Amino acid sequence: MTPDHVEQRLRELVIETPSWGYGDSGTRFATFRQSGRPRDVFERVDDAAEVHRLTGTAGAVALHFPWDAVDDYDALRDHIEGRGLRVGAVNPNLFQDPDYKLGSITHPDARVREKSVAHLFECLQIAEQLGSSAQSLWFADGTNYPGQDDLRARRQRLRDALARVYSELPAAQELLIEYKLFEPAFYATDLADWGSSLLVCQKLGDRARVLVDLGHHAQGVNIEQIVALLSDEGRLGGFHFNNRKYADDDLIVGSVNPFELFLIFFELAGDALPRLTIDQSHNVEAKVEAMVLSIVNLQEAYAKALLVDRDALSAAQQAGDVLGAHEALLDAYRTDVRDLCARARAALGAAEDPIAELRTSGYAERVATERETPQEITR
Ligand code: LRH
Ligand code: MN
Repeated sequence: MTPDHVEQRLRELVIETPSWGYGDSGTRFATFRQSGRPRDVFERVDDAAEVHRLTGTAGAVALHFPWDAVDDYDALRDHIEGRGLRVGAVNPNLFQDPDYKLGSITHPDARVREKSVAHLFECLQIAEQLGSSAQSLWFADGTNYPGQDDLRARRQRLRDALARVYSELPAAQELLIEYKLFEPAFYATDLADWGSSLLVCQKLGDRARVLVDLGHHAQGVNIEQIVALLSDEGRLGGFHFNNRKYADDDLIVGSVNPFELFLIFFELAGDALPRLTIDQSHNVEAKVEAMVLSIVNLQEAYAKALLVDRDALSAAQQAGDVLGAHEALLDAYRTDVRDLCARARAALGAAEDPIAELRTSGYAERVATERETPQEITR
C-alpha cells in the first residue's frame, strides 16, 4: 500500500476511548487520586474530547453503567455530540453490586439472575437513547473452589439469560461478548476464553460477536492467531486494547509488546476493522497523556501493518522462503511511520505531535484548577 493510501486509512480510523480510563483507578493495594481528575461523566467526556482534538482519531467514547448513569440521557448525548464525539459501546456493570458475589446471570439464585437481566435490558434502552450500536458484555462470573457450583448449570443459566437479551436486542445494536481467563474468579471463569465466548455467540445469532481484551489471556497465548481465527469466522466484534507483562495489567497499549500489536493489526489490515476500544486504567501516569500516547501507538501500529508488502510476503510464503516471509513483515515493522502519522493527524486538523501539544497547551493545569475549586457543578 502506498504511503498516501495508508494516510487515507489512518484518517478513517475511529478509536473509542473509555470514560472509565479518565477517572480514578488503582489496584487492591491503593488508588492514587490525581489532581484534575474528572468529577462526573461530563468531565470524562471533556477529557475524551481533548484526546480527540489532539489525535483526530478518538472520535467515540465508550460508557459504563452505572458509573456513567445520569437522569437526563438526552442532555448527556447532546454534551457528547456537542464535543464532536459519538457514543461508543455501552458496558453494563454486573460485577460490583454485593448481590453479584456468587455471579450475576449465572448466579444460583434466580432472583439475582433476574436483577442482572433487568440491568442488561436497561442498558439496551440507554444505548438506544444515546445512539450506541453495541452492548459490550463482560461477566466477572466464576467460582473460586472446585465444587462451589455446577459448571454446566452455570453455563446453561448464562446462555438462557443472554438468549433473553438477544431476543430483545434493538435492530441497531449488536452484542460483544468479552472473555477473561481469571480475576476476580480464581478457579473457573464462566467465559474464560475465546472458544467459550464464540460458542455462546454462535448459539445466540449473527449479531453476537467476540470481544478480545489483550489482557485476558494466559501467558504465551498467541493473540494474533486468535484474531485471525475469529476474523476468518466473521465473529470478531471488537477489541479492548491495553498491554500487560503479567496479568490483566491494563497498561498503555503497545507499551510492553509493540510487535504483538503490529501483528494483530497485520491480521486485521485486509478486512474492515472491527470496533476498536481502549480499556486501560492509569494508576500512576497522567490519564489524558496516557490516552493520547495510546492513540498514537495504535495509529503507528496500524500504519506499519498497512505498509506490509503483501505480494512479496505471499511470494516468499509460496516459495517456502521462511525468513524471506518473516523479513517482509519486519521490513514494515521497522519502518518509521511517525511522519506519516503526523501528516494524517494534521490533515484531520489535529496535532502533528499531540504529546508536545498537550504538554504546552496547559490543559492539565487548567482542568486541575477548574476541578479542584469546590464550586457546585451546575449541569
Ligand atoms: C474486565 C474489563 C472489562 C471492563 C472492565 C473495566 O477486566 O476488561 O472490559 O468492564 O475491565
Ligand atoms: Mn476489557
